[in-house]
Amino acid sequence: MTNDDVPSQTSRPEERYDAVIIGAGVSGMYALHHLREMGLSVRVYDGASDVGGTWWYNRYPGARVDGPGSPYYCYTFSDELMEEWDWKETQSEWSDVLRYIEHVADRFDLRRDIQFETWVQDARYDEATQRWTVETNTGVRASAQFLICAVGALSTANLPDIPGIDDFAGECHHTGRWPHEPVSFDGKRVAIIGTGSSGIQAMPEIAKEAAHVTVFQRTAQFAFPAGNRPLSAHEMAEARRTWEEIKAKMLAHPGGFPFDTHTRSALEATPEEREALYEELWQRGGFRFFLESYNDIAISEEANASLADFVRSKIRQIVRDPATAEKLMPDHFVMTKRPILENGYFEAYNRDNVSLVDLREDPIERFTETSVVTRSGDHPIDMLVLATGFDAISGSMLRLDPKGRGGMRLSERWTDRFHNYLGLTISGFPNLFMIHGPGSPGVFYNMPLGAERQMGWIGNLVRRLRDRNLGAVEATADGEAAWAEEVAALANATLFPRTDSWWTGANVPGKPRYFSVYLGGSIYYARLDEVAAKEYEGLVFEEAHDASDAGAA
Ligand code: N01
Repeated sequence: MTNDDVPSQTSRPEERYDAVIIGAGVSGMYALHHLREMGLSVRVYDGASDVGGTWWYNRYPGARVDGPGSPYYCYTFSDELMEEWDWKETQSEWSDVLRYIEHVADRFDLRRDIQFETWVQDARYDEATQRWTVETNTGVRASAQFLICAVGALSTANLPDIPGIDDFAGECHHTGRWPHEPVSFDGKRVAIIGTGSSGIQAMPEIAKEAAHVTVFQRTAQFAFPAGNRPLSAHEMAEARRTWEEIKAKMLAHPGGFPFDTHTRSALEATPEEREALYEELWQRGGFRFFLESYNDIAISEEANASLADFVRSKIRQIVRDPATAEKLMPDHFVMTKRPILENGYFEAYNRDNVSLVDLREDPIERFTETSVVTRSGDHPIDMLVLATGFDAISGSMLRLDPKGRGGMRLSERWTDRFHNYLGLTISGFPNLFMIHGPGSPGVFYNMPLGAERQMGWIGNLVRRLRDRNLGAVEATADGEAAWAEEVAALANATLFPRTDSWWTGANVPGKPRYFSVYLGGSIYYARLDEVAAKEYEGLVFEEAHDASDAGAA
């Protein structure tokens, strides 16, 4: 739901809480549970009509977990949840993930503190009271000492600015804003723009029903077999039996998953050994390719080329039409755009009703009411699917655009880069915390587990403020500068910053282009502990201006 969808209502008297959380997705739900367990009064606002965040919105055909999946993509804070919930597949469909999230909301009675269909339109810090005030489109005005922004790393849709796109009179859906009513493709000519994870998941499903699908590709992608399969009762029982060991492994693993880390260099293996390992991983499918092949694929150009060549040869084998196969050849460093897991994407190009337009040689010039016009001519369509991704990582914070000290807007601070400390705090914005924000491992880590770990750290900091009757905590400019260097040093040791991707912000025109994710994985959490142990180095605390106000709503 966007700002524009819900009419404004008359303001009511101010409500007071210890903490306000924006977002009722996986992170916001855990933040609510955690702070409530600490004894705080908490209110959550979300524009959607139920819990789930990104899983509530992204319900396009084919949407499913596309990372190392079930039963590890889940909360770990409650052993009962693990006992109670049966995952059906290794990479669950969106609807299964949503059912799990709804179960968590029921199990912990979360909805009683969440206000749905409520969009936060304004969030401002008051230096005198050391509190945040939020105002919503439904007329709520609420204040709290702490503002937790669980606004989602992938939730602000990136809509392409193509001449005439608004003139198109047929159905048009963005994958990240998919309708809740069934969408029929039957007999329709469908255009799909975008070949990231969403487009690559959706295309084969849409092609099963549509009269014709035309894919408009700006960048050819490396995609790997998803290897999705049913999870047996025995596997679930085994996961439950060994849950403590699994959790310990997840906490130790760089990506937050219970896998072994790779220790070999691709360059130390012979070409035959590499080929054999790549083939084995290709046949097994799944994210293990990135986690269990070689440790230098994202670091060494030569190691990278060995895997890239392997995938290109697979695409040539699968796609029967050589001209189409050539258009599908990616030419960036493999893994430096978010790796994609596919379920029949390349095979789908062997269907008679699927065709591919390479926008590099045949760019879109405009839309008409009934067609996409590329340089080579007119493509009549009935439906447009925009799989064009998100203004990721920083976009949702900027959409909120909170106002910190002196009324400074975040959009004024984040002009050249997304200044932050620890990926959690921003200088000039006291008592505001981000979950999965820029500068954190966010999208490079098991996200439910990452939310729990970040929130645990934030909770300890909140406890410190309340125990010591402090009014505010805020990042120092020096802390931010040092953190920016640490984030950059980790990124610059890899090939990631050299590719245009949503990780580098290159997918959104005008966005600062730099790699804003903390690449240290589990090192990050060790760093958070270290900062806490050093009396919260890099943060400054402020006495409560009004002792009766601090720590109590
Ligand atoms: O978005 P994307 P996504 N004209 O940014 C193209 C997660 N995810 O929604 O590469 C033409 O990856 C753009 O082209 P280019 C996952 O982390 C998770 O697919 O920028 N094309 C690209 O091909 C994923 O990485 C799951 O040149 C335009 C595509 O649109 C992230 O979400 C499922 C264009 C966008 O790809 C984002 O994936 C799906 C334009 N003007 C996604 N603008 C699950 O786990 C953009 N493109 C379930």
